[in-house]
Amino acid sequence: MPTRRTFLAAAAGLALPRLPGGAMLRPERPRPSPAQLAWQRDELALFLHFGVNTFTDREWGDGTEDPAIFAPAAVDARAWARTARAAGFRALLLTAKHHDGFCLWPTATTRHSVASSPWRGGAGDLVREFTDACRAEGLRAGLYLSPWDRNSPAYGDSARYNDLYCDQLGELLTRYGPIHEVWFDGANGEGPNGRRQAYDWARYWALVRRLQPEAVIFSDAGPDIRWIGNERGDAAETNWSTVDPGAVPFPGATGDRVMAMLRHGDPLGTVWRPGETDVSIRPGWFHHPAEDDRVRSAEDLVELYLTSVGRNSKLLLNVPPTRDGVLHPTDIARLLEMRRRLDATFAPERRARPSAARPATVAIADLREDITRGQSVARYAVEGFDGSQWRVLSRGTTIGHRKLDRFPPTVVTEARVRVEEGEGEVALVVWGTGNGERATGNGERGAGVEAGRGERGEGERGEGRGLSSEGKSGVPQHQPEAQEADGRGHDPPEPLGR
Ligand code: FUL
Repeated sequence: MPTRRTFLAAAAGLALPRLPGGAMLRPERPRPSPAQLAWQRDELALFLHFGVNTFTDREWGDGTEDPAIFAPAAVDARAWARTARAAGFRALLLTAKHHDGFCLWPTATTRHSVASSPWRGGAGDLVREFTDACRAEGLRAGLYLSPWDRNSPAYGDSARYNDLYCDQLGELLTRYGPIHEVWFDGANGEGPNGRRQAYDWARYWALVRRLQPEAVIFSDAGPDIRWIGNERGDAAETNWSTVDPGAVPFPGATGDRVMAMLRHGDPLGTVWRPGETDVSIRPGWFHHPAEDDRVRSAEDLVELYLTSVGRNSKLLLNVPPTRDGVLHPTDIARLLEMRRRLDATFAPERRARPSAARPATVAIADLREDITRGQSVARYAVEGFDGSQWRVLSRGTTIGHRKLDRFPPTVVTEARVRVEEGEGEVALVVWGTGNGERATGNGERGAGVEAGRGERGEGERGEGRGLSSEGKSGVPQHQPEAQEADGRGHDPPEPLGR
């Protein structure tokens, strides 16, 4: 229903924000649901890839793994959650089943699970330990249930497998209390009998809605949260939380239009579907001892924060447990250092409140739209007054939940944001070294974000991704068969560029 305000604006032909090319934003803009809002405000979630691959040192298991290999000596889900909380993460997401089909909970649907492993004498339930740990630490729990299953004999026998998959979803969504996010991967390779499966997405999603109405559903095609289009940790500068749902018809769909919609969203989109940025702290998604010295630096993690949370996305950072079932000390140290740097950068005393009497050095603009009313800003400029004139500090397109812009440290007596296209209030906070101090930019004060570095070029930062490159496509991007050359079944790691 048009509100009186939008009706008047439309009637008068005024005030509707114009977009490049003359298009106008819809007067009735989509808005986030309470669950989508909570999801976005969490900003940081920890992804945990753990399973038989941890023991075979592979990225994709082929489904023939013997459950007996799953024997973590010291699984401590509470410690995962404690680390996450200490590092400022508000949610965790566990691979309850990856493409190899091994289930981390004692499911009635297959014997290929922890129940057939020596772990906890076959009486363990890692999904239970995980969800209990999240709750005990006050964090939200999410689950990844891979639809591609290289173990299940039913896979490819479409109706039978869809029933089995729904039974698995049913177990996960009824036994463990509230689940905040259900993560659907679009991978659709061959099953053990060489057949492909026709997934029944509408049925899966309807089941989630029925069993966990408060959960958000992630996939390329949402319906609540969309993939951001790469696994490099790099959300696009122009990132609308609204999409045209027709452009991404199913998870795993490919093509330029699909990628553009995942990357940028659509200002005229009819559906609210913000993007999630999934990326690993290591080259692979699973833990590989050979990658223990290839963990992203704290500086790089801060950079990821800026290119995801700071671009209207949410960061889902993968930190895989080791064979013992604990997080690696290097990964923990990097996470905690990332937190220290972020806290130092955004510490209350670094918040600049410039005035004519007390000029301040500013280096970061922190912009927010009130997304409870939708997203509208399509172009803006942040400006600082230097005592005699206004100068542009940064410029950008979309803002959404949060946009973080770095610029060379600049002394100003006033700062403002000018919305050039779009409407609505934008909240601006500027960060620097506080009133009357000069930015050092050398981390001396513990700042994590060096001012004035500007944008790094593509590829300069290591890409640190696991398997898929462009496209979480329906057909796996990198068939494991092609990856066996290094004997581990995953791509040779790419340089992290540190
Ligand atoms: C991809 C999977 O193929 C990877 O193994 C990993 O789980 C990643 C998050 O999603 O599609």
